[in-house]
Amino acid sequence: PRKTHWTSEITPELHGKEVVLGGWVWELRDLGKVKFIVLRDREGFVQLTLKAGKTPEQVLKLFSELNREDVIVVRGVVEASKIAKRGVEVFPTDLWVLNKAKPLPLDIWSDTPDLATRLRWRSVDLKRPRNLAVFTLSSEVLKEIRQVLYGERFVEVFTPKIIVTSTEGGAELFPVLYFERVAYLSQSPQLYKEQLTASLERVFEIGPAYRAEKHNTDYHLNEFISVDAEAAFMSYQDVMDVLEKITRRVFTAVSKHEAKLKEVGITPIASEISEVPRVDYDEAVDRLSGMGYAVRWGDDLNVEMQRALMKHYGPAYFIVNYPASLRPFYTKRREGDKSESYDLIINGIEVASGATRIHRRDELEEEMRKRGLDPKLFESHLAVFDYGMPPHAGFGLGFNRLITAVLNLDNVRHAVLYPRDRYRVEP
Ligand code: AMO
Repeated sequence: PRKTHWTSEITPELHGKEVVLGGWVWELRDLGKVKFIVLRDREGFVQLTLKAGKTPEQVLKLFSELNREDVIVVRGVVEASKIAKRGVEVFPTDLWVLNKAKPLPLDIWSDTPDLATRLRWRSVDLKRPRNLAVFTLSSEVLKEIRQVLYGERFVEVFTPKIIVTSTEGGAELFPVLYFERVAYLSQSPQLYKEQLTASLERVFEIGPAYRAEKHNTDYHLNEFISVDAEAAFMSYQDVMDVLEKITRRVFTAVSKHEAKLKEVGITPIASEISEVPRVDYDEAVDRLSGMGYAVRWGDDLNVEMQRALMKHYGPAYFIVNYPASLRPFYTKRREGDKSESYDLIINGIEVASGATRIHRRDELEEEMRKRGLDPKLFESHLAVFDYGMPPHAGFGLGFNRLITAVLNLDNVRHAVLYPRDRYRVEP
């Protein structure tokens, strides 16, 4: 029979109703005359109660053969109960064992093994309620992001992940054999999304980005999910407005689930926020110097500094107008060797960066040369600028870092189903 309900839908109000549930055996308790199966599905748990005399014989017989994580479907009657968890239990009338499970290679019930073990057995570890919460919330956050962008009339696009030019700095490309030549995995849709502003005006893409960075930190992945947006006739202030809207929506979505998240051991930075302050880079450097950090004008800010600034600016803030030398060649300059650029910092983590872009070919070529890049290698990109390239601005938002930041996770790998890092390409 088909599942009629998720476990989360089994409430005392269904008292007396017949339901069909499907899921996995989380726990088995045999008290002799009474036996319990705790059934887990994606949404939570339900207690199945078996009683001699009440429960059909064949169901009682099946109980003795069950193992944890066996896949079962159960038909039964809901009963409100004063003692059962969540005030409700189900008395099975039929039980089907659809697949048997061997003893698991790691404890998902009461222990939290080290991260390496958990990632080694990732698909098993994902059954853990805490992980189910992380990834169902991730999906909800994605939906919020898409809704904001659709609301601002962005269209969702897909650009190639096999490319020939670097966009975010030369040393970080993964080569791929592409028939008779070498190509690379895309570090960012940067050039394509800019090109698309000349036709589709406002575009966004949610997809993987690849960085062959060798450092192995809590916040770096070699494959991450990037939310990229780019809009014609917008400045960096305008796209920050869009990012601010996204940030507020995400905070609201997360705070809605605060209680449920806490149940599984996650303490999100749950608070509604009204504003995301825009802090000039110069002000941030002054403030950090004042706090005793060894930072000079022209330095990038590190995680520690970004955390320290939360005291002044709250859990989410922008740093704006970075020195041009810290930003990629396509970034528009402003006076004082600065640029129309920004980072969005949430919970001390850089989750997004963006800028107004250069939209004139000659300026762009000059910036390339300044950085030792050969414009000839970018001809197919540069040519687009000859045929009506509008002024434009955008951002790249690291989706996994966003989840890490808002859920207060201590490692970005917790926010990726199958992380790719310096030492991990499997599973
Ligand atoms: P940037 O290189 O800053 O900018 O990347 C944008 C955002 O992507 C995330 N990110 C990462 N997440 C996990 N692991 C990594 N190794 C990693 N590298 C980056 C971060 C970062 O803020 N083209 C520009 C964006 C733009 O200007 O539109 C870019 O790629 O959250």
